[in-house]
Amino acid sequence: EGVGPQEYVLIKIKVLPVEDETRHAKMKKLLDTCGGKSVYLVPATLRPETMYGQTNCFVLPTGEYGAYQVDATNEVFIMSARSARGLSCQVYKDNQGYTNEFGKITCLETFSGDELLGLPLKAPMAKYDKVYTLPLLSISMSKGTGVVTSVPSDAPDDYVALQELQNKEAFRAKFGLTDEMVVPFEVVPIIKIEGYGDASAVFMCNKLKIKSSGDKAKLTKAKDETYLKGFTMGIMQVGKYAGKKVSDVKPIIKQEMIDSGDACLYFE
Ligand code: A2H
Repeated sequence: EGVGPQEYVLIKIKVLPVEDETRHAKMKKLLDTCGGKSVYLVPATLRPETMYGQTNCFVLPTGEYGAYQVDATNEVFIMSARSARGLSCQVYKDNQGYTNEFGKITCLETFSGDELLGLPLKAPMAKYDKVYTLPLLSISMSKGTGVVTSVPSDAPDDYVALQELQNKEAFRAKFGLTDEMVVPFEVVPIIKIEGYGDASAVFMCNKLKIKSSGDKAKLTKAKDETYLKGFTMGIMQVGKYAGKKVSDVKPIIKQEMIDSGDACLYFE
C-alpha cells in the first residue's frame, strides 16, 4: 500500500431474474431493457482463489451505485461511480479500453445499495447455485467498487457480518431480507492452514472472541493473520487444485477466471 497502484480482481457476479418485482422494479426494468446484456455486481477482491467459498455478495445500504455499460465485453457492471470512472481509463486487453472512448462510461441506471439488497445472484465457482445481496455496513465507497464478495471461511469481516445477519432476525428483517436469503448459507471450508483448520476466519474469530463487527481492533488482527497465513501456508481443499499450495495456484486461478470471462482486472 502507498507504493504504486493496487491490483484488484473484479469478480463478475451475475444478477439473476428478480424474484420480488416490487422491490426490484428498477432492476427488472434494467434487465428487460438492456438488450440481453448480462448484468453483474463486480466486487473487488485480493483473494480470487477463495471464490469457491462465496456465500453472498455485500453492498453498503446507503451507498450509491450505477449500472455501467462496458463496451469491451458487451456487459453491464454495477459499481460505484468513482470506480466506473477509473475503469473507463483502463485497458481491458490488447490495448483496447473497457469503454470505446477513454475516460467515458455510460450509466444506464442508478441504485442505492438498499435497492440492491435481496437480489438473486450467480457467483462464479461458488458451491451455492444461487446467493443473495446482503448488507455490510463497514464497506468504504472510496475503495474498490464499493461491492464486496463474501467468503466467510477466509475473511473475518465477512464471517462476522454474515453471523450477525444469521443470528439476528430483527437485523435481517430491518433490511427486508427473508430467512431464505440468509439462513441456509453455511460457511464452505476451502483452504486448510496448519494450526488454523479449514476455515481460518472462523478459527481466528473464535480464538480472539470476536463478538461483533464493532470489534475493529480484533478484526484487523484476525484479518492480517488469516491473510498472511492463508497465502504462505494455505492448502486448497476444493476445486481442480485441491492439495496444492495457495501461493502456487493463486495466480493460475486468477488467470483462468480472467480467461473464462468470470473476472477482470482493475487498478487504483
Ligand atoms: B477480500 P484492501 Cl477471502 N470496503 O476479498 C471494505 N472492504 C473491501 C472493499 C471496500 N470498498 N473492497 C474490497 N474489500 C475487501 C475476499 C477476501 C478479502 C478474503 C480474505 C481477505 C480479504 C473476500 N471478501 O481482504 O484494503 C475485499 O475482501 C483482506 C484485506 O485493498 C478485498 O479482498 O487491502 C479487500 O477488502 C481489499 O482490501
